[in-house]
Amino acid sequence: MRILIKNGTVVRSTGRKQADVLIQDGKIAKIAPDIEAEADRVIDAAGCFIFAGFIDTHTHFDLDLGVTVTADDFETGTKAAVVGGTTTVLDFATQDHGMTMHDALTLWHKKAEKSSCNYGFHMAVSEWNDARKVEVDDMFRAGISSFKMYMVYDAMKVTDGQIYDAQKFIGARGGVIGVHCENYDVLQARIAEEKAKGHMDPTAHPVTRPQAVEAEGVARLMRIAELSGYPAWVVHLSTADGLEEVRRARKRGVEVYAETCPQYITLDVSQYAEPDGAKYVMSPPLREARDRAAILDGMKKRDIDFVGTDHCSFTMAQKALGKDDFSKIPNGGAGVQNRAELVYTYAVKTGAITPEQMALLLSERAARLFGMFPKKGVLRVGSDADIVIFDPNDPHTISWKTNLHACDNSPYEGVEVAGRTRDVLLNGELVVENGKLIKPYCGQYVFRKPCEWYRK
Ligand code: DUC
Ligand code: ZN
Ligand code: ZN
Repeated sequence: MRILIKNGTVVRSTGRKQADVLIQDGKIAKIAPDIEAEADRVIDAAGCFIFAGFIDTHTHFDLDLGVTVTADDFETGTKAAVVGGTTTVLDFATQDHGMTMHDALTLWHKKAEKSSCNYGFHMAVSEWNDARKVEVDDMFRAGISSFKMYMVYDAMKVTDGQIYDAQKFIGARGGVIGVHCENYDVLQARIAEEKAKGHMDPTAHPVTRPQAVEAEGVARLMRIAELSGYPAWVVHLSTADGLEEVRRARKRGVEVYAETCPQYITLDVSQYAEPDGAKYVMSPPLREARDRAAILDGMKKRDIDFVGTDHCSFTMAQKALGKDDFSKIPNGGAGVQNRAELVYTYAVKTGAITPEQMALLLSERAARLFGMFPKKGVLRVGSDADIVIFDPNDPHTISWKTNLHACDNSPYEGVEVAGRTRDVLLNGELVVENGKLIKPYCGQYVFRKPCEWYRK
């Protein structure tokens, strides 16, 4: 099978050029101007950018919180992902208390069987002890080189000492741990304070988790990494103050990889006061203008490494579990379909970053850190033909009604964006054409190598 993409602008982190792309047997065979070749199919990409397929570093599909399970499973979540230009998701396989990492991995492979984009797993660990440590080498052998730990959530929380020990153990093997950075004790105290005042609606959520709650967690992680001597990955960074801690730590020589999410450059804390404010309840919460400006500045200056969505969707009926108590609202929102168009609109169109930087933030750096480069994350001869044809001039309004995710709300409802993913090639096959998923269930497991420490 040969596909020829003609007349588009090839965007790579190193530059942009008018060129055609020839795809053969699932791989990129040639990139050059005016390719003359026989092909089974020719796609005209005039007026469009051609990117390496986007990688979402942070999704939660089919995640069981105990009280409820996310609205999206892999079937619906990856359909939404691929239509939005995401050709690989890295989802959090979660080792709950009483499970082994092997159990979690087997379960996640089963959950992911009906995937419409490629997928890999980070292993989220709720326990760190000798029994879990002996499983780590098997995880690497199974293609997993990234892990996650939480400073918060009763079901997942680990101690600082465990983070320190895990960083050394996993770092020595070439792996990285993403850490959800917030101060658990302070936020519990603030939840109690708000409840004592009778403040029970969603506007209380950001009050309990202000910027300093994140910045303290980030600062602590930075010091833990300094002490362990191994790299750290800060997940879903949302604040100016947290970013400052990352920059300060880098000046001290700490190797830090920073991820942010589209909600932290687009949405505002005032939105919790809307009638459906529960749909914005996610952690970290939505922030203020100064935080959005700082995160955009971090993207521009390359201090932010990549953008994941933290897609963790719940229906309004599920969100109503907390209708009388904000602290019982399941945390998370839907975003997996909209990441590229939001980053394009809010970061590229505004002039904060270039299309080349968009390629870095949505694809290349994630592929490098998470051991997929150069198979993924780059338009290069020999790389997998995971390709996005993105139309920068296709204004439209985001709505859950037109998104493919399975829940009846979107934090981005009504947001106007300037462009959209038009076509997607997955492993060399056209799976999305003119914004429509024409070939579902073609996702393959992505076996990952150890991390590439590109900030060293
Ligand atoms: N935050 C969320 O909002 N949802 C899932 C997990 C997380 O850390
Ligand atoms: Zn988190
Ligand atoms: Zn998350």
